[in-house]
Amino acid sequence: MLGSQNTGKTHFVNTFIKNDSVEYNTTIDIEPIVKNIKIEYQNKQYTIRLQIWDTNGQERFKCITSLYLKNASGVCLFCNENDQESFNKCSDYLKQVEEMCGPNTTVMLIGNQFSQEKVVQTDELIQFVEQHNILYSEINNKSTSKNGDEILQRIVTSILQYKLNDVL
Ligand SMILES: Nc1nc2c(ncn2[C@@H]2O[C@H](COP(=O)(O)OP(=O)(O)OP(=O)(O)O)[C@@H](O)[C@H]2O)c(=O)[nH]1
Ligand SMILES: [Mg+2]
Repeated sequence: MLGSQNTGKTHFVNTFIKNDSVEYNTTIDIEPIVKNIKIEYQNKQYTIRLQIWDTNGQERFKCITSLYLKNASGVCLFCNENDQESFNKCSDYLKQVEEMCGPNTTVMLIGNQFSQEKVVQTDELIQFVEQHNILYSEINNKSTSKNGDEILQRIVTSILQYKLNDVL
C-alpha cells in the first residue's frame, strides 16, 4: 500500500483486509498483514498467501517506505481524488517503484474519493494509467466494501500471470 498521507491506505486495509474499523491515525508502525485469497485462473483454483505492507505517506518516511517496496510483487498506489497534490505525487511514487521493484511488478492506481468534490479529473487519471501501463480502480465511501475484493482479485490475477509466465 503506497501513496501520500491521508489517501486512505489504512482505511482500505482495515476495512477489507482486516475487517476491522479501528481509529485512523497516521501509520507509524508498519507490520505485515497476512491474508489468504482464493483465486481461479485458467480453470484452476489457487490459494494465494498475500503479505501486505501498509506504508506511511509522510515525506519524512520516504526512505523507509522505499525499503518495503523491495521485491514487492504488487503495489496499490493510492491517491485522494479530492486532493490534487496526492495525485501529483504519484509520478514520484512510480519512479520509486521502478527503482525498487522488478519490471514485472503489478501496479494499480487506486483513486479514493472521500467527498463529492472530485478535483482530480477522470481524463487525467486515465491518461496517467495508460501512459504508465498500470491498472486503475476507484473507491469511495459507498463502494469501499463492494469493490475491495475485486481490487485484490485483479491485482493477484495479474501477479499470478507474471509468476506463471516466469515458471513456464
Ligand atoms: N470520509 C472518508 N474518510 C476516509 C476514508 N478513508 C480514509 N478516511 C479518512 O482519512 C483519513 C486518513 O485515512 P488513512 O486511511 O489513515 O490514510 P493513510 O493513507 O493510511 O495515511 P498515512 O498512514 O498517514 O499515510 C482518516 O481520518 C480517515 O478517517 C473514506 O473512504 N471516507
Ligand atoms: Mg496509514
